[in-house]
Amino acid sequence: MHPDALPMLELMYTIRFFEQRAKELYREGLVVGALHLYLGEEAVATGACTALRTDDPITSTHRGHGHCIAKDGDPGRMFAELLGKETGYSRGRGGSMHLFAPEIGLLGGNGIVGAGIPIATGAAYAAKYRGTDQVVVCFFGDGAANQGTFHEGLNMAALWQLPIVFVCENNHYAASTRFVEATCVPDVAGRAAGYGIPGEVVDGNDVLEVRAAAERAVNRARGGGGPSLLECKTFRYEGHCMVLHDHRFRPPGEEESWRCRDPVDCFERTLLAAGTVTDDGLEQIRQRVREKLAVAEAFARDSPFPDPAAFQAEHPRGNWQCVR
Ligand SMILES: Cc1ncc(C[n+]2csc(CCOP(=O)(O)OP(=O)(O)O)c2C)c(N)n1
Ligand SMILES: [Mg+2]
Repeated sequence: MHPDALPMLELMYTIRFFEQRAKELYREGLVVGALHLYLGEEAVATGACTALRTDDPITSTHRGHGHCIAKDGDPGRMFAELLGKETGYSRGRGGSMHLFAPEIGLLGGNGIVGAGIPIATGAAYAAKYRGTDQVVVCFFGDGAANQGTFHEGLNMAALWQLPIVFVCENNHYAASTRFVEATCVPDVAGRAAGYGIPGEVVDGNDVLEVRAAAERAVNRARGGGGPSLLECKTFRYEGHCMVLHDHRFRPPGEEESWRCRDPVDCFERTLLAAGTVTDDGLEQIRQRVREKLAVAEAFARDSPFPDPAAFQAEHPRGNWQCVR
């Protein structure tokens, strides 16, 4: 079994339980702004980010909580950002889509679809130019794979042989639009051939498969072998965001068939079958994660909101008022 198997499972529980709490906090009316949940996609962030060093940069998306947690982000500062608190990762100014933590290599979430791709490409160029041996991971969705930034970014990264791994999280929907209705090829990974780089389809619900593919791509990039494209096929259980419940657009049985291959359940079964952990051991890890998240949530709830006067000083042309 992979030596990081149990830490990876703990990260997946942390993402899952964080998202479940975030959903409840939203329903309580405590989350400021939009909320896009990563439930069902936990194996992608976990497998990819655990193949990285802390100083390896990543770019995230509008659905970025899992990326931040898998990069060892602090759930307290994450909850605080969601709640619009001064102690949040963007001091309460950004909300869920704008977690920014350069100290762990997180170059930011982004509300603009595909906008992380040029940022990641630039970060990879910076690493090469400065002669560091950092590798960048760029997360984006299947919807972003049809943006111009995708094609420009891959072409430039390939041309300059930049140290970057493009990770497409293909959850088969861009908001309510199905992947097959918006894309003329069956696999995003196949587009890598157009830029002369390796492309691989990965089972995005199998954390060990994601981790192995990410390790190969990261090692290649760190060794000077240039960029690659991984397409992780996965599924999101929730609606696109908390105000767009697009389940009615899904074919009957689709969600159920993905739930049968739930990434957390599957990994638990694999670890139990291999004798890596017992049922009691699993419950202990879950309990530890629940306790850690309870402390994190309490920290966020107890934290102050930003002072509107500070907003005014930062942006004198605005007219900032406290809405609470
Ligand atoms: C440039 C741009 N176009 C459209 C939108 C509206 N929008 C926000 S998320 C989204 C869907 C993105 O789908 P995908 O890239 O597959 O990511 P997922 O939500 O599935 O994780 C759209 C169309 C946007 N934010 N930015
Ligand atoms: Mg998508």
